[in-house]
Amino acid sequence: MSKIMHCKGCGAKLQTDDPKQIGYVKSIDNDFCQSCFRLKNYGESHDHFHPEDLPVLEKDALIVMVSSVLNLDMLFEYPVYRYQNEATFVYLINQIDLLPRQTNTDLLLENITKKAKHMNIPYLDIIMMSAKNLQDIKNLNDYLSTFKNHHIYLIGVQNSGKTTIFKALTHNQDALAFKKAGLTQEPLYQKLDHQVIWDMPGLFQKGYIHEFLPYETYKKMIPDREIKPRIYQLKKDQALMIEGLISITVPKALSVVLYLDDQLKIHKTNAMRVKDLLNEGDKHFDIYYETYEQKMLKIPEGKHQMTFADFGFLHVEGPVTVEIMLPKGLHLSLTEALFK
Ligand SMILES: Nc1nc2c(ncn2[C@@H]2O[C@H](COP(=O)(O)OP(=O)(O)OP(=O)(O)O)[C@@H](O)[C@H]2O)c(=O)[nH]1
Ligand SMILES: [Mg+2]
Repeated sequence: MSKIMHCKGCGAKLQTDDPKQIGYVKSIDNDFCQSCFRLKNYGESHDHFHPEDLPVLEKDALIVMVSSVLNLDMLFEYPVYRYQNEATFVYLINQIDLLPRQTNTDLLLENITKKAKHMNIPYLDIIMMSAKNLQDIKNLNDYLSTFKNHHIYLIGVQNSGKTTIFKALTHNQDALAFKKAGLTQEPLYQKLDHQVIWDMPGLFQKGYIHEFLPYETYKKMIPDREIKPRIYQLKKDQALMIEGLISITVPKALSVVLYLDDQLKIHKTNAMRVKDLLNEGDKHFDIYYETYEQKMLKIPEGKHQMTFADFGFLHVEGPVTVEIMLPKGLHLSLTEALFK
């Protein structure tokens, strides 16, 4: 029987039978599947893969739950409690470099710790770091090597930076890390001193932006450098529009702070105009969608945070009820502001 070969970029089993299925290659001698080859060499991707199941793990594992600062609202939401009796958990909040420099990260950590306690989440540590920072990677390497656990798993939603961390820890040059959601297809693993480190396929989160827009568009929306907060003063019955994707209409004068990639265009308009503008999305905006839904969002007293799928957030002071239009099914959450 011939040996099963895996793509060095995403881990998929290579196959020559079906170009529509994952792992397709013209010749089985290729190192990268056709999809990874295109992504690596031309920066393009037309397909999405969504591994939805939690993987089977070796016993006595150290699970490093990797989350981006962009999806902290979902930090403790994944049903990983299935592993609770067999594994040790460390939560790793990655991409901290995306937050504005003035962010009080101590307060952020304090709020997350409070949430973990409130939700009864079992964990050993919560680490905040950037996979782009060499010192942070070195510290992580030193930290992980102190564990006796033989298997270390990087688990988390798509685009949280697992492969970037894996590559940095193991000096693997081949595995691919791009903003393409669901890039890693099958576990990649490498020995690291006395341990084996596993880069796992990302967990699927419904309603994230890759479900709605093509890679060429959503890769521009997901920030990759420090986000500069943008403050907007809205008058009664004014709406703030994020491209042709989301609108927020306020019933009274209100100040909001947006944390989004600076390429995303923001504009204010009269509440009456919103529906027309969205319906004629292609005429007015670079980024738009076809079907929208309307939501009334009741924001309680105090500073709150709306998280827009996996591409940014908004801070606003309650109490106030705002009207939102957004692509039907797009993930939007409301939590207390995690940082000021
Ligand atoms: N600014 C910044 N970008 C990061 C960081 N970590 C990862 N990225 C970027 O985030 C994108 C996604 O990174 P990946 O490592 O491919 O994410 P993943 O979790 O492996 O994603 P899947 O394989 O889809 O599950 C890439 O464009 C990375 O360059 C970080 O700490 N800071
Ligand atoms: Mg990956």
